[in-house]
Amino acid sequence: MHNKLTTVSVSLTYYKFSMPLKAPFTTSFGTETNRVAYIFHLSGDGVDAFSESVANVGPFYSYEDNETIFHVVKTYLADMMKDCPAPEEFLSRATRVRGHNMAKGALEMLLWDYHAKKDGKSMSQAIGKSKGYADVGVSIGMEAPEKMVEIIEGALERGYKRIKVKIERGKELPILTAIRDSYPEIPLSVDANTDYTLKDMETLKKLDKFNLLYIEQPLDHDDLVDHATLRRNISTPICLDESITSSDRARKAFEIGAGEIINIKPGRASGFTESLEIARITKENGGHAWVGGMLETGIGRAFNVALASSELIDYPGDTSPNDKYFARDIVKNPFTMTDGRIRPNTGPGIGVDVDLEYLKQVSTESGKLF
Ligand code: OSB
Ligand code: MG
Repeated sequence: MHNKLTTVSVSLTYYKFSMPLKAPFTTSFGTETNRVAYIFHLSGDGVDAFSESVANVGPFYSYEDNETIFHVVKTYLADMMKDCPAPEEFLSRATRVRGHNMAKGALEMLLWDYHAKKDGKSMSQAIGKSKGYADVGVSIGMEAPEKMVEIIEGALERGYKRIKVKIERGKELPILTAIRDSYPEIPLSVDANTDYTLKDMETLKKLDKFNLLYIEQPLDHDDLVDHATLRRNISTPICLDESITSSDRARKAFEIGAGEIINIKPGRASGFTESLEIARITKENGGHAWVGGMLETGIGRAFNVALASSELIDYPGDTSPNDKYFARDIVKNPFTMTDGRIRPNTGPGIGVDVDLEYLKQVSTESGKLF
């Protein structure tokens, strides 16, 4: 007699896809016309789990890009999840790999979906206390100021709870003047995607008069110290995005007073475990947290919406319904927004019905990692 083997037999498939965005999206680091990223599919044991990486085509938002993610996943991280460990266990194995938190996040979230599905829980149940809904704001790319005002009009009609506009050096004053001329009172924020330095202090001080909820990531992508200096010199609250790659960075940000608001992107901060910890740290420090986005398809979006429904999240996020981004998404059950709110899916795991046929159609590469 011999013991029955308990090894789980699962496979990990990747798809690199490219999907045209409904409209080009312009930030201070460039214009995106397509969403290009990796979908990971873990299959076996009666479960089909999915996740989506969040990098951009090039290393312009962060140092990671699609190919560094794929390289790190394939060469180092895939092996560490072959036995489908709990997400925390995977993360502790992955600490050997320095940085590359987007690569880690893609697999960590895949494991959250896998385990939630095995346990018959939705993601919003799996993460602890959920409000049952996520308040939704919109992120608007840079255009001519008049065009941005027009886009805002449409967004307000759709019921968005907060308007965030992209800015860059030299374009901030015309954009904000045009918006505030038409809409003096709407909840408004700006995202600079790191375009400023402390040398721009005079311009940054001028933003105070626009009554903004916050300015998102004005300074360098890995900076905390200069943000703390800026914070002492302006009255507009500071929200950190790029700089918060982990809960440890969030702790340090609050310790030195680099900001009071955090845009949490689970795909950037090595997944859900760290994202929930960032949200807890933010609350402990009297700050505010919301869930951002990276123009994800329905797969990444379902993770973001589940997280955004957490009781720890108190500001509207960048989790628009799927039809803002794509004419056709790779999920058959897109989100809909009512009164500026989206309800997280209630099916097991991320609760999306993946359109595998369409995913294959829009994929330029695919294969098996194990
Ligand atoms: O800085 O939040 C950002 C999109 C791509 C890269 C960075 C950012 C964004 C967005 C869009 O603001 C948010 C979304 O609607 O997904
Ligand atoms: Mg941002």
